Amino acid sequence: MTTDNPGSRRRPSWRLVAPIVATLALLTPLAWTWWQSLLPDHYSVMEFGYVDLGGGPPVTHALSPAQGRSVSTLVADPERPADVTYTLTAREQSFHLASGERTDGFTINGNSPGPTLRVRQGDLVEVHLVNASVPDGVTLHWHGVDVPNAEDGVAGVTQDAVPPGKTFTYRFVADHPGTYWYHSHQVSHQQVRKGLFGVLVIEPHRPIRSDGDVVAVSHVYDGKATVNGHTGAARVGASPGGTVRVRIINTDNGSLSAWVSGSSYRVVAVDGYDLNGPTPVSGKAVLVTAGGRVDIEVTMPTDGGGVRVDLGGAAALLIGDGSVAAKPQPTAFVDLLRYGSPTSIGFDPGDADRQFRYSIGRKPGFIDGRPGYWWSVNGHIYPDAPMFMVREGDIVSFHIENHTNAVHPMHLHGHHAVVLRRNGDRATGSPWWIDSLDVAPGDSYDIAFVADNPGIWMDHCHNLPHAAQGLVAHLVYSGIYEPYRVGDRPSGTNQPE
Ligand SMILES: [Cu+2]
Repeated sequence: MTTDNPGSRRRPSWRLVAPIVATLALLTPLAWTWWQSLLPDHYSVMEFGYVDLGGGPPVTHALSPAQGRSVSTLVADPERPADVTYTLTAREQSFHLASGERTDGFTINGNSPGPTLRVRQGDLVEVHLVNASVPDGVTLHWHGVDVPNAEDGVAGVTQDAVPPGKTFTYRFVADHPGTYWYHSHQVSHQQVRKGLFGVLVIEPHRPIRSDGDVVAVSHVYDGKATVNGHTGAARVGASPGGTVRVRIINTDNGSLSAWVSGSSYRVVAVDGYDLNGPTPVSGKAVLVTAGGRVDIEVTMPTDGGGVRVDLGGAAALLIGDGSVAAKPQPTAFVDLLRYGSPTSIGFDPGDADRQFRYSIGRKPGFIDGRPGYWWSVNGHIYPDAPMFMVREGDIVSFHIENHTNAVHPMHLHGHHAVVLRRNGDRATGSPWWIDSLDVAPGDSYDIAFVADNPGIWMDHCHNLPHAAQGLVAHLVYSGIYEPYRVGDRPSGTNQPE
């Protein structure tokens, strides 16, 4: 450093400052992004993210009780008495699978799966949930049943998690017959995996023309693949020549392949909705989305032979007393985009009031200060997710794209949507109604529905660890207010995923 030239005094100091400025220029936005990602102790899902109107007219984004109707008021008729009542008690415990193996996790009424609830279409169902001993708290979500919003069982969105020693009562009308399931929506990526779920069957007014009706609920406990809680093969009875409806329920985080040996089969329902004109299938498997349900119908051989329904290869349901040779997994799948025959869907999706995009990607960033390569929705990382805003009565379409290398079983609460297109190809078969849809890497789907169930509804990935990593958005009705908070509450912590 010289003393006779003031300029030269500045130069060396600038040489020091420049890298600091450059570092700050790099770090400040990073620090800002980090700071911005920090979540408060508790927050409303309505206060994060951004409003997406889907190209439709403005709506009321209700942020205070004065601006809208509370989620908690969206209930079944409180004056109507229940037609059927259950008490479901959740426990954390060590328990035995139906096939005898010991495992640690969660039970409902002492078992996992919990009891299969069979109700009649039109019944007002009342369920008393008791949390005997689940430390994080529990809820029950009625997966696929389009219940009133306050009965949807999402901790921090439609209710507070039920702490140990407390109860919560769910009431809803079982108005659409089909195969459904219930599971906790509190810390669900742990509670569901470890057993906090069961099956709900809504039987139609008019009995189904079949000789047998069985449930095949597939779940992996601690690495052990099971059907109805049995590892390996479980047997159910059936008479020769009879038809049997098999309700396959995938409660895991990944897709399930199901196939049949000893008979052809028909795919008679998906996600609780009957298919129109289902034709016999042989030599093909059917894919059951994580969270999704597929009902198949098999016809028992008249010669006394049995029928085998393989679920993923490690567990199987054996139907009837006869023997049957197990076929290897077929390489071809039933394509539900082209299966069965078309019929009216009851509305015109070409006339959509709102057209949303749900583009799934990945990007580096922070969630609550944690750096990572996170899931993104339309380029945004949770909780900066879109709020898909609708008004009651809107016809709504979604264009879903998967730009990641993982399958995402996308699950919209409170509604059934019809699949219109996959990768631009129009659906030509039976109307394919879904509440859970596998979106494979690189695929896109167009789906549509009528917004007929006011509330604040999760629209998330049912690979539950993905949801816990932020693959979550909400469908929000105009003028609905959210009184619940995700995060710490006086009664405990609400953590829906
Ligand atoms: Cu996912």
